[in-house]
Amino acid sequence: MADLKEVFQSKIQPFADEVARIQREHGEFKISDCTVAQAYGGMRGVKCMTYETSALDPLEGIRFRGRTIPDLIETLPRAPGGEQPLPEGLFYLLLTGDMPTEEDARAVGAEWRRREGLPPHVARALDALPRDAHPMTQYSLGLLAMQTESAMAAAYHKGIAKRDLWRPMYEDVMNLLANAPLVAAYVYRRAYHGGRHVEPGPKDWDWARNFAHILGYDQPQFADLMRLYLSIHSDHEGGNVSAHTVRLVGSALSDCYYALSAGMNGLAGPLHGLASQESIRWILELQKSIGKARPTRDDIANYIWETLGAGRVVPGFGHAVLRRTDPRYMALREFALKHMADDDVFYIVATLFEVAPPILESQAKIKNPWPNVDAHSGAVLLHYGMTELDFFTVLFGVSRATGTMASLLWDRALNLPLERPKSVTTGWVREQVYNL
Ligand code: CMX
Repeated sequence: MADLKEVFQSKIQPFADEVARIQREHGEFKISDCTVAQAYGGMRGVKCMTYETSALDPLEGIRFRGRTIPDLIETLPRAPGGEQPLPEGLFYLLLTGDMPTEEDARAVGAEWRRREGLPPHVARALDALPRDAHPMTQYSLGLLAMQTESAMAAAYHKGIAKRDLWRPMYEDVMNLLANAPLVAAYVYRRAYHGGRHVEPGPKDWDWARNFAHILGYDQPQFADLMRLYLSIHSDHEGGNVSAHTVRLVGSALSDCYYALSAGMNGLAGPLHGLASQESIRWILELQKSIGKARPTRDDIANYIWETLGAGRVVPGFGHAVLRRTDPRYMALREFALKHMADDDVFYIVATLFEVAPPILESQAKIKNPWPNVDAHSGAVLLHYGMTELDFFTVLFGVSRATGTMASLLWDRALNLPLERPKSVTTGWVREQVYNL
């Protein structure tokens, strides 16, 4: 078994050569046109960046290094006795493009566990915030506070060739991924459990099991849920707000702490990752307003109409790229059907799956009436007793760190330049379209 850093290093030159050849031979080949509607409309569908670790098909959903979620659930290494993939194995796949052996996945997990340890000032920085500051604010700040440890920033300061920056960044990324769960757990225990923190478990526990433990959850099934949860939320190609922010900030040669913290600020928006908290809150408010644990289909339909009538979005439904049900949603649904089929909140999630799409489809402007992952994730967490809804996006953020960090390492390995697209004014558009 080779060391992950060596495997990654062995991939860099051949891939960089291929990228250089494509640019040299086909640099003028057009892969996209941009319309006025796209320029005003959030650049939907404009193909203007490459991103290696995953790709999103509107109908089929996400593929990580070419592999679908059901395929990965089947083939990625698992923990002993577990039924779900190890996120550390997925990280190996995202970074190298190779399917890890069990030994490879365990070695990455062991390395992360070995690198655990928050600098003391991170806790002090978090303790300076009000306990009820939103957990995403706390998580983002905790990641940023770790920036003091950046090997890449130190190397740049000393003077390092740009092409070698991936080396200290690799160290930063591995340290960051080792410690992101510790920051998240610190936030959780501080905000909701009176600051009674839980010591990490034995070093041979996998990353997700240990994360569940330091959050305060020792049910084996919850650990397995975490393995699944932390795998499926990891990456969603390059254009989504969190991944693109990480890429953009990293392109200024900001280190991975700056880049990930910035990405998390984007994930904290309700149209992106915060939908995981908003969706479950919406479901619990529905239960409360109807006064039944299991509202009828008509109750649910009326509540959807009320939400739309109030000019609000139905959280957990729709997507900027997807045009069918999100396979991440389906993975959580499979888990729920197996482990919590009688759960009242799952009943509502499952009923919404039938009731909401036709209503949303009747609104001509909504392009995708189907549920995304956020329509399901809250229900499974709630089932195991995690009732602090505001924390849910932080779990998304721990997972998203793995995909965006694998991708950021490639950005530096390929020596990608500063991102600097050209903006135009409406005056310029006016001149063009009216031939002024
Ligand atoms: N409920 C109500 N209206 C919706 C809707 C929903 N679930 N989804 C889309 N629409 C509306 C949009 O708000 C937009 O309305 P306006 O033109 O009045 O602004 C219109 O339909 C067209 O939107 P779209 O082209 O279908 O979707 P967008 O690419 O603009 O937006 C998304 C995508 C996800 C922001 C949107 O579907 C939404 O707000 N969904 C609810 C929030 C959510 O679940 N976000 C999580 C996405 C996954 C993730 O990143 O975690």
